[in-house]
Amino acid sequence: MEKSFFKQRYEAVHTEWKQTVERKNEPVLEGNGIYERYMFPVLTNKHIPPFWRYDLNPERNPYFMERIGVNCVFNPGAIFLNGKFFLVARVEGTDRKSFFAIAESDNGIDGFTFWDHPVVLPETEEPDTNVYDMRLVKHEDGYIYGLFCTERKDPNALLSDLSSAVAQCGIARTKDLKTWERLPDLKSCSAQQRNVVLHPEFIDGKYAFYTRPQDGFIDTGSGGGIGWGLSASIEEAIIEEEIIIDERQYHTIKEVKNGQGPAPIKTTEGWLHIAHGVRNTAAGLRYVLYAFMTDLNEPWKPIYSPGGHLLAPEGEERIGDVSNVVFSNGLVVQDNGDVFLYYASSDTRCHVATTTVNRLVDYVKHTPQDPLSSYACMQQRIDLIDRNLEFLDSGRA
Ligand code: M1P
Repeated sequence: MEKSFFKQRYEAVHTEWKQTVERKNEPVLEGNGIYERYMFPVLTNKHIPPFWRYDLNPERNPYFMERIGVNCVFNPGAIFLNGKFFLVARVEGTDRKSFFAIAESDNGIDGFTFWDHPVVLPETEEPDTNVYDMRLVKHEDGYIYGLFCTERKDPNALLSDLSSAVAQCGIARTKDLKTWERLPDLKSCSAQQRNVVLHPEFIDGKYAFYTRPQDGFIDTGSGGGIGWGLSASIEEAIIEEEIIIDERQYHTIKEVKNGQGPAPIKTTEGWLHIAHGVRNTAAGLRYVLYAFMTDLNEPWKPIYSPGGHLLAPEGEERIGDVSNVVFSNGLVVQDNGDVFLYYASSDTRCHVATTTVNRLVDYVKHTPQDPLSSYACMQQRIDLIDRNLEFLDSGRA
């Protein structure tokens, strides 16, 4: 007997989902030696279970039509717990609202499967319009914190302006990723805050935050840069004094804005940071990832600042809802030093790049700083060429 239209569609949609989730991922080996990219994204909107999108009852949905679509899955926070990799992804519905949902995998590179339900994130007394980009941090106080951006309409915007928003840092905590306690939003002196990240250790008995103060919702104005501030409490987090620890700079990859990525990695040489830097182009903003290291005892003091980007959009990563963007707010470091860096491309899908702590430390220590002019960059390269030619001539190669 011929299959009903409903049944055909149902099977096709389920097969596509199953094949996407079960797809094996492989490293792409011709990389730059700093990390390996992977053939397939680790999470996309095709990973979203059909029962999140379709009404499976043929009486209510005879055409097997998508009822609540998912536009994109991106900017995941990450954590390794009880032998598994968990991503807290930003899932954006076709209605543009984002929410958080957890996907887990045994190996961190493929098999990511969403839990049956998205995260139920409680609201504060002032409900969020949109929430996104959660940074997960296992803090030494025993909680897992999720710091994220909470966005609400700007009450001071002109009546005709339906775009301006106020972005602030929301704070939630959990012990099991299942039940979340919402704490009051972070208070600071800045009109807007995005990309706020909790430092995993107390500093002088206080909670320490990486911040990104800015004047406007999109424009940093006179603000910007990665900031640093302390708060005596996390239940009423207030930063009274904020300093800038990584400034944006003219004619660099971070001239328009920058922001801390995931919480930094503690290494024997210092705190290793992955961040994003934004520059302007004729085609719009370009977001890339870069790295820097701060002092082990004084995490607000930069000690190595390699020039240029660590990772920039490539191939299909360049294209998406907001093209020419890579953004990272999640990574996992394993006890053996393996690093799984999760990043999203063009606000559309999530990827992984793998490396090790040793490789990243070598990268930050030995990549020359941006000398800030064409002439100085050219000299930097000539030094490398000359050292290499001398080495080749010496017959030791
Ligand atoms: O669209 C690119 C990114 O833009 C914002 O980052 P930033 O605050 O640095 O401009 C965020 O909304 C981020 O989610 C998004 O990926």
